[in-house]
Order: sequence, then structure tokens, then C-alpha cells
Amino acid sequence: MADSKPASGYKTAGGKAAAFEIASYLKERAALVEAALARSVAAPDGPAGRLFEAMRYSLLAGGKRLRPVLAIAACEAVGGAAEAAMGFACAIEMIHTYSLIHDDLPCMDDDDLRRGRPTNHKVYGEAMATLAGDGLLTDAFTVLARSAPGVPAAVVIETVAELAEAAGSAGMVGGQVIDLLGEGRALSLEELEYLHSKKTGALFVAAVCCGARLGGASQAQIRALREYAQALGLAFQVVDDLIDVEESTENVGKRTHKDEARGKATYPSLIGVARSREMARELAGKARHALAGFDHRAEPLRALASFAVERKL
Ligand code: GRG
Repeated sequence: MADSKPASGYKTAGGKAAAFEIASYLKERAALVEAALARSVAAPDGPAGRLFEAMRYSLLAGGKRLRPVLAIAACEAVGGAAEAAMGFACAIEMIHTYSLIHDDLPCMDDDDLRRGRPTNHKVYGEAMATLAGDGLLTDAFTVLARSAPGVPAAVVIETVAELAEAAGSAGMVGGQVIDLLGEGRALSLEELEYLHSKKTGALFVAAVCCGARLGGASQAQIRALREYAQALGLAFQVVDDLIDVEESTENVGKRTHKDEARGKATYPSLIGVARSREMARELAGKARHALAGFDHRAEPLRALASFAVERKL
């Protein structure tokens, strides 16, 4: 499926050497994203300086940077240059960060801690936190539209549309609504999977498919990568539910043990911890299987599938 252009920045030797190369690949790409994110939001000057400060406070607070690294890895898996997907990678992380800020507000989950620090509204107040989220969401599309060097305009337009759809009422926002309306109500496994395919999965699918499209992927490659991302997104969510049950607030940097308290249906509550762990590993296997037609340049995507289920935060 993928052609035979040389790999950039990682090798495929077996065993520990390969694991090391993948680890340094992921670290390097995350560092590139970090630097690009810092350039994506203006410095906190001028009359609206406090807004930019609030936006940077949450955006530059760390986080795993999983969605942007997935986008870059997908772009490179099909032979594209990381630079072609960098604007998109920043855009999707800005949108993800906005969703976290809004999700933490008193009118939603009412959380005090995120990414190891006080939530945005705890520091800047509810009005400014709402606006910081709005700023990140809207500016994400400026960053995307203005920074895809060498990518045909039609591909950029398709990427804008796919990202907006994944983030909006048909995707993440719709998923959040289904989640809100389902609180305190018993959900079936199918309902839970549907909810998460929107709330969490849609951004994972957009990260991978848009990253690949910006790298010049064929339709067949995008179809296979969509399957990869759907399985990965669900595995990620199952593990998110497990982390909420098994980890401490201090280790994770956000409040844990809250799903049960809020009466939320989760994988551990529906099928138990052991079966949830098994399910996450099966889904990661499914994700890796979807990459069967790709060459060594998809190694980072394979490694990211393993990371998503073995992570502890
Ligand atoms: C408010 C429109 C709106 C949407 C909120 C994403 C979301 C929808 C809510 C966040 C709460 C939550 C637990 C979502 C499910 C999994 C998830 C998205 C976890 C956070 O993502 P990570 O683990 O976070 O990638 P970091 O901080 O590492 O980027």
C-alpha cells in the first residue's frame, strides 16, 4: 500500500534498537509539536493580553500530545513530510485543549485540576476560561488554513471540513451532549461505544485521516487508517475509564474516581476491569492489524497503538 520512499528519522531493526528508535521518534515529533504550539497563540500583549495568557496557560501545560503526534505519524506513514501536517497537528491540539477547558467548567464536569495544574477557570474565572476555549477553537482554523506548505488548496479545504465535522455537533460536541443526557442512566455497550465514537473517537479519526491526507495518502490508505483510528480511539477511551478507576489524582494530574460518583456508564462498570483491559488490548491489536498493508514507515503508528493501551495517564 505505502510506496518505498526512504524512512525519515527512524529505523526498523528488531528488538530493543527498534523500540529505542520509536521512542526517540515520538519524543522528537512531540518536541516539534510543542515548539509549533508555542508559536500558534500570540504572546500575551495588548488589550486582550489576558485572553492569550489564558489560552497559553492550558495549551502549553503539557499533555500527551497524542492527537498531533498521530497526525504527523500518519502523514509520514504515507511518505509525507512532517511539516505538511504541522499546522493541522497544532489545530487539533488547540481544539482538544478547548474541549478540556470547557469540559472542566462548573456547568459541565466542574473540575479543579487538569494536566497537573488548576483548571483554567480556577485561575482566570469562568468568563475568561469560556473565551479562552472559544479563542482556541476558532484560531485553530486560522492556524490550519494558513500553514500547509506545498499542500494543494483542495486538500486543505477538505481537511478544514473534516476537522470541523469531527469537532462539531456531528462529532465531539454531539458526543458530549449524549454523555450529559446519559448521566445517571444505564447504557448498553452499544450505546457507550456510539457515545465514545463521537466524543473521543471522532478527533482520533480526524487526526489520523487528515494527517495522512496532508501527506498525500490514497483513498485506500485513508480507508485502512480510518479503521486503525476507530479501533485506537475506542481502546484509548476504555483505558481512560480504567485509569479513572485504578489511578490516583496525583499520578494522573486530573481528578480520578469521578465516573462512578457521577453515575456515568463506563467499560469497567459494564464489563469489569479485567475484561476492559482485555478489550483495550484486543482493540490495539485490531488497530495494528489495519496497518498490515503499510511498510516500516507505519512503525510509529503501530507503537502508538501499544502506547494508548499501556499508558498510566
Ligand atoms: C466540552 C465540547 C466539549 C467537549 C468535551 C473531550 C471531552 C469532550 C471531554 C474531556 C473529558 C474526557 C475524560 C474525555 C474522554 C477522554 C479524553 C478526551 C481524555 C483527555 O485526553 P488526553 O488523555 O489528555 O489525551 P491530555 O491532557 O494528555 O491531552
